[in-house]
Amino acid sequence: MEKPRSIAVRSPWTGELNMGEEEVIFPWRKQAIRHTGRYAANIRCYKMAAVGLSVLMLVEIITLCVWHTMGRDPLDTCNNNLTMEENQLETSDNSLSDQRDQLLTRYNNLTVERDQLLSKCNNLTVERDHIKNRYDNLTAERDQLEAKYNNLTTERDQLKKEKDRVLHKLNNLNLKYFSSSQYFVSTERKSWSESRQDCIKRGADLVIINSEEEQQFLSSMKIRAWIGLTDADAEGTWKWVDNTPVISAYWMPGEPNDQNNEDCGEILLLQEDSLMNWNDLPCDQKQQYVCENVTKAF
Ligand SMILES: [Ca+2]
Ligand SMILES: [Ca+2]
Ligand SMILES: [Ca+2]
Repeated sequence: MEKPRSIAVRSPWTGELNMGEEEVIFPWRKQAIRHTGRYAANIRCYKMAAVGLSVLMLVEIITLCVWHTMGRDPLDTCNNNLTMEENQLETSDNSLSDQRDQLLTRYNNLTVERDQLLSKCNNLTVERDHIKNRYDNLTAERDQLEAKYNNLTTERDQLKKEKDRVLHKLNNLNLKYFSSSQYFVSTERKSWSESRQDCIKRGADLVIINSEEEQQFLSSMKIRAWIGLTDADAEGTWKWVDNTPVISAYWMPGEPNDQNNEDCGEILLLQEDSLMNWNDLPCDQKQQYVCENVTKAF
């Protein structure tokens, strides 16, 4: 389409070109259209605005095309990456949830175990205190028993000393004195040999009756006891323990008869006749005995 062209317009009536007017001739109309000056100025402004708007629209379209062409792939890539990251985050989230559940289970188990251990610890503490109390009580009881034992030991020792003292007194009570001799009359019963050994242990020997006075003295004791008389070495030959022969004898009537091998002599102090109260007996018979110490005390 052919654009109208602007030409100077002359007045059709005067043939002069009017000031501020222009003449527009459209080819299809083959006729010029005249415009006044203000209207022509508006026309030019509209033209310029249309041209500017067209340019702006063109730039926008180009920009959109370029942006669409060049920016779509990075967006897809970005979208894909975001999707992958989302998936990975979701996977990580699930994994973390599992780990959290496992840790929670372990935490609960550890809590239960801790409570059990705490309960055991408390029970052991109570038991320890109980055992400690028992130990303290047993220790106190042991100390009391130990003190009692020491007291009893001391008391026993004192009683033993007292017993020895009393026995010594009793022994002294069995001591008799005649002339220059001291006599011990036993309370125990022993054989003739054992009796002699006990007398020797006391620093003496079985009594030897050297005189009628001594015979009378022994008869006054009114006991039955071994004397230091034997015929064990030679039957029928009586002698004293110091091997001296019997000079004055005080046998009972019919004695010594050596009945049942009687080789040891006794004095029967229950006899009425104090000068006829000896008898022979088997030496292993248990009897009281009389020891004599001539020179020193027992
Ligand atoms: Ca004598
Ligand atoms: Ca005899
Ligand atoms: Ca006899």
